[in-house]
Amino acid sequence: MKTRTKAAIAGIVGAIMAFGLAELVHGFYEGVPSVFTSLAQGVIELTPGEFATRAIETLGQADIPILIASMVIGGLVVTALLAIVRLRSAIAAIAAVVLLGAVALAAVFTQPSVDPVPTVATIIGSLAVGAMVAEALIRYAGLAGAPASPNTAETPSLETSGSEAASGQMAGVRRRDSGPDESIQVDRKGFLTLSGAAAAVGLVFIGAGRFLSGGVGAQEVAEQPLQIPEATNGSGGEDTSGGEATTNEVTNETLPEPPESASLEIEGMPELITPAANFYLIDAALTSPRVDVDNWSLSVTGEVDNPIELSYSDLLGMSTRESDVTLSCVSNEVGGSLVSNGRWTGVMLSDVLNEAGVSRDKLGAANRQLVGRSVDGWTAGFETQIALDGREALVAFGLNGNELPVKHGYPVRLVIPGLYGYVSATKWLEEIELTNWDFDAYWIQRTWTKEGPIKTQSRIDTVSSDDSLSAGTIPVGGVAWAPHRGISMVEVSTDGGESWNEARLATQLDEDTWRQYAYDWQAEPGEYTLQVRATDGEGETQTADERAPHGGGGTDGATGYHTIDVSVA
Ligand SMILES: Nc1nc2c(c(=O)[nH]1)N[C@H]1C(S)=C(S)[C@@H](COP(=O)(O)O)O[C@H]1N2
Ligand SMILES: [Mo]
Repeated sequence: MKTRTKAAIAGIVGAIMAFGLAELVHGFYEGVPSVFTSLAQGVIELTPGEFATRAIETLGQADIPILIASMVIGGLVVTALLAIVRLRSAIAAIAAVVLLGAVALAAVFTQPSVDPVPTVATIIGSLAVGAMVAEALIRYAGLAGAPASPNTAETPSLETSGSEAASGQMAGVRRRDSGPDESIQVDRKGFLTLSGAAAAVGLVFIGAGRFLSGGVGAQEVAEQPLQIPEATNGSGGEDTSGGEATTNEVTNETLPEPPESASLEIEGMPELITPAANFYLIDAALTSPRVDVDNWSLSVTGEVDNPIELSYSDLLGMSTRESDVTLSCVSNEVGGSLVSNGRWTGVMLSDVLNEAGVSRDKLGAANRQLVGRSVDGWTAGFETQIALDGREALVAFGLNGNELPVKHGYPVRLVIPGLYGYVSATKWLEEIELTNWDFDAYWIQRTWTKEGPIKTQSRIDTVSSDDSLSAGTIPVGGVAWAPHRGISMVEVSTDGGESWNEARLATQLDEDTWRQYAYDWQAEPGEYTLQVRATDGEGETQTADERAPHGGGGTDGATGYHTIDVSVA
C-alpha cells in the first residue's frame, strides 16, 4: 500500500470520527446543530439561483440523496488530501484543520436556535479528536512523527514518494515531530485493523446521532389535536389603537364536514382534503426547525403604526376560523403532485394587521409589501393589499384539526389563497414585516418572479398511461384549481385537443380550493391522447402554451394541458 493511500485512509478515518462525535452531540442536544446538515445547507445557500432553482425546491424528492452523496464524496476527498498534505507539512495541515473548523462554525451559526458555547466546544472538540485520530494512525503507520520502522513492508514506498522535491522538508518535519509513539508502529494489517476499528466507532457515532435527532419529535407533534381556548368576549383584541371599529367579541368559527357532493367517488381521485401525511412538502431547509412555543412569538414590524408581538396563546385567543385552501408550489409540473388541499385553522391575517395599525386605507409605497420571515431566516413577500382584500388569508396554526405538523410550519405559518407558496406561505413564521416593494425575498433573490399568483391548472388522476383500459365507460377525472378565482368548467379531450367534452363537476368546496371533475368517456378500442383544461371562475380558460415551471422568462409556474396517451383494448 502506498504511503499516500495510507495517509488518505488515516485522514478519512479522522474525518469520520470528527463527524461522528459532532453528530452524536447533536443527537443528544438540539442546541448544537448537525455540522453535516449545516454544511449541506451552506452549499444550498451559496448555490447560485439559476442552478438552485430545481434542485432546492424539490429537495424533498430526489436531490437530497444527490446532495448528501456529493457532500460525503467531497468531504472524503478533502480530508484525504489534508492527510497527504500532513505528510509534507504539519503546519499546513494544522492550518487546514483550523480553516475547516472555521467553515464548520460559519455553517452551524447560520442555523436557527444555536446554543453557542456547547456548539463551539463540540466543533473544536470533534475536530481535535478527529485530527488526533488521523495523526495517530499516520504515526502508527510510520508515515510521520517517527523514522519508518525497518520491519514495515511499506517503508520503501515512503522513500518513493519522498523522492519528490519536498522530501527533504518532509524528513525534517518527521524529525521535528518525533513524538512518543515511535515504538508503536504497526504493519499494514495492523494499520488497516486500527483504521477500520476507528472508522467503525465513528460510524456508530454518526448512526447514533442521526437516530437520536431524527424524526422523533416530528411525528408526535403531527398527531397533536389543536386546542383552541374557549372564546370569551374581550379576552383578545385588547389593543384598539388600530382605530378599526372592531368589537372585542372573540369567535371561533369551524366549518361543517364537506358536503358529499364535493367528492366524486372514483378510483384514483385524490381525497378532497389532503391528509397531513400526504400533503406535499417543499423546503429550502434540510431540516425543519423545532420551535418551542413557550419561547416563540410573532412580531409585526416595519411600516406599521403599532408594532406588536403576539405569543402563541395571544394568537389562539384571537378570533379563529377554519378555511379550506389549496396550496400549490410554483415548481409543480403540469400533472404534478406539488399541490394539496388543507383545512387550515388560524386567525385572519387582516385581524393581526389591524392590531398593528395596518388597514386598507393606510397602505402606501412604504408598506406595500408584506414579508413573512421564518425562524430560520427564510422569507416570502407579497402585496399587502392581498391580505386585506377580504380573502381568507390566514396566520394558520392548525391543519385538518390538528396542530401544524413540524414539517408544515409548526407552530405558525401563513396561508394566502391564490398565491404560490414561495411568495406567501412562510412556515415557522416569527415575523411579519411591512416594507416597500424593493425588498427581495428568498426566491426572488434567486431570480424567481416577484408576484406569484397561482395559475389555473387541472390534472387527470383517475387514468394513467400504464393502466390497461378496456372499452366501455371510463371515468376520466381528477382535480382542477384556480385558488381564489374558483373553477367554473372543466373539459376533457380524448383526441389530443381536437374536440372537448364538458366534464361533470363536484360541488365547489370553496373558490380557494381545488374542484373534482369527471368525464364519463365511452371508449372504443384504439389509441388516444387524453387532455384536460379548466376554466376559472372569471371565465378564463387555462392556456395551452407549454411551459416548464422554471421555463424561459423566469419562474412563474408551469402552463399547458396535462396530456396522457392511453390505449384501450
Ligand atoms: N420557512 C419556509 N417556509 C416555506 C418554504 C421554505 O422553504 N421555508 N417553502 C415555501 C414553498 S416554496 C412552498 S410551495 C410551501 C410549501 O408548503 P408545504 O411544505 O407545507 O406544502 O411552503 C413555503 N413556505
Ligand atoms: Mo414552492
